[in-house]
Amino acid sequence: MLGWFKKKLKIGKQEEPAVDEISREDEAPVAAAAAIETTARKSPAPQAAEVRETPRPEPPVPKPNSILHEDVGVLFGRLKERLAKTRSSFISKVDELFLGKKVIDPELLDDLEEILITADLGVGTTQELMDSAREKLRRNELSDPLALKKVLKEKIAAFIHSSDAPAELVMPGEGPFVIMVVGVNGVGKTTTIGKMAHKFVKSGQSVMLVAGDTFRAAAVEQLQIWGERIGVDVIAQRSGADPSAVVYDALEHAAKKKTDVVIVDTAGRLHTKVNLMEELKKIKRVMGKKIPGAPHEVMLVIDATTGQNGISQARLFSEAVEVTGLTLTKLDGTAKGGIVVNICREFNIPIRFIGIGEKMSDLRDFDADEFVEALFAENGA
Ligand SMILES: Nc1nc2c(ncn2[C@@H]2O[C@H](COP(=O)(O)OP(=O)(O)OP(=O)(O)O)[C@@H](O)[C@H]2O)c(=O)[nH]1
Ligand SMILES: [Mg+2]
Repeated sequence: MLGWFKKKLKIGKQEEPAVDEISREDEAPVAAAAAIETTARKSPAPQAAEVRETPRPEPPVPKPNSILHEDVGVLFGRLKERLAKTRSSFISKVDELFLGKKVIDPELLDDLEEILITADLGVGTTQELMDSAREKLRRNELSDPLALKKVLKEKIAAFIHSSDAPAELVMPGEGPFVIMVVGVNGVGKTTTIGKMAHKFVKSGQSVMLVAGDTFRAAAVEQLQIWGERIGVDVIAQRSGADPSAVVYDALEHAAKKKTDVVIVDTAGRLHTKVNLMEELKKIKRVMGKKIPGAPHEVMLVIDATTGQNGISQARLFSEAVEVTGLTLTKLDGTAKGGIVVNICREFNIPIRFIGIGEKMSDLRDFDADEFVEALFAENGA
């Protein structure tokens, strides 16, 4: 995916932090949610609209091709390392199954099918992979298990590439580029917003964060902490305020300030709760009233550890607010990264980012080829 983040907003591989920078950032993980909860209860909720204008550090001038080849290798190694759990429940098991086998028999195919299901590739995706393998076998196109593994990799790559063709998204002629971030509770929306904002700032964009999660005071504070760390403005009102009103005021402010990118946080909600989904529709409508065409991106954040439930989240959020991009978080903590393959196959929604850790630098542009390579990498290779 050479998506719009890279082309239009100058976010891309060249802005990945250099290796020594990554390690420094990693020293300071973002405050844990629990700690935020505690401070939030002690401090009274702000009463009026609050704009935290944080002194902004000079954004670095992006240097195209500034990454040395070794750095790219290190970054890939990091992705590979973070996908280790998925790999060990998936490709390593396939390798174990195939070890020492010379022929592909029905028993081997049944075992392979079980591995695919367990790695959360989903019934439909597994079925399609197995049908294709059996068809090739019938046509004598598969000589041995190694050839079968190659087919598996090609087919999975094809599924993932199928979501690599996003509709062309264009930066507005004037006014900010508005991203609305949605998803169920605790999937990593606020964390992803912080990481994303960091990317934009590093590429020289001015960014404003909007605390559209007015449900919990702690949610506002969490966003403010991110704002302070990155050096971007955070617009917030008292907790309990109407999120649509907060967002409306914030967009007005952003338009006046000529902010490049506005990222709106929303409260986590169960995709099956009709009234909460209606509230989300309203927030979206209000954005369009203030800035025609906004939001330019509705980003759904899905926690990869939730497995197949992510599919119904993508379906119901899309029905409600027309999701235009996905971020899959917590791929570092799950053995069920196969969900990525299933989501790509089921939906024509591009995956913009993957979250592979809690640190600021743990958000990667999603690259289908790189992901497949990391997934199929030999252990230790
Ligand atoms: N390991 C890991 N943890 C993550 C990742 N992304 C987010 N988290 C953690 O997930 C937890 C929840 O993250 P939040 O950003 O608060 O989630 P949220 O969706 O905003 O939650 P609500 O606002 O309550 O709906 C935090 O502890 C994050 O540090 C990731 O990619 N990997
Ligand atoms: Mg949140």
